[in-house]
Amino acid sequence: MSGKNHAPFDGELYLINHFYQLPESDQLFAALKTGLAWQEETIVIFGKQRVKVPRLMCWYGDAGASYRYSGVNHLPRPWTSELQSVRKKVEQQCQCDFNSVLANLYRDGNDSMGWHADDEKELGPNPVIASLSLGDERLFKLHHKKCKEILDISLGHGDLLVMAGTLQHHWVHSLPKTKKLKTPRINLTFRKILVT
Ligand SMILES: O=C(O)CCC(=O)C(=O)O
Ligand SMILES: [Mn+2]
Repeated sequence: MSGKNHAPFDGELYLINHFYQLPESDQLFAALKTGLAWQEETIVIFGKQRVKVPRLMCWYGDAGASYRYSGVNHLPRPWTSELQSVRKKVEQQCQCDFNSVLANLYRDGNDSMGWHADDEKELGPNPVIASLSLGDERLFKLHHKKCKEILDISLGHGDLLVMAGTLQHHWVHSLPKTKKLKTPRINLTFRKILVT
């Protein structure tokens, strides 16, 4: 990847504002919002309590790229034509290939994602994760695991964020809730699952 690395140390973080221009971003957002198989997931906490994940999700990819999230193994749905065309453009930008995409729909400012690293072993040691944002602008936070440094990145309609290098070893990230009145946001995170 070329461009400015927004991570001060311990990994790589690139932001391409307006990776998709406005009319295309609008069209893509509408197509994905109605066209993807959004599902409400639940997770079990403390071994027994079931709670709803505060966003809708779905998983698409090549057959065989199965992925574990919300504590459950998910088989990918086959690529839709929109997702295939986004994948191609993102692959050209990143100069690498992806075999799957996790889609997140944040319905409003109450939907969120908690602190985590994308460090599952099926992603390999230093994964490239390319994350496209569409819809309402939201704050994306990174937090260094040791030195407690915090980075705030605003992700707007059509922006592409790429996490690479050793970033997932040293930093966690989240998409916090916000009290501001918010309209929906869709996020697509392209990943390469190492199929064994
Ligand atoms: O919605 C976002 O920007 C973050 C998504 C994310 O971190 C993930 O899907 O692992
Ligand atoms: Mn993540």
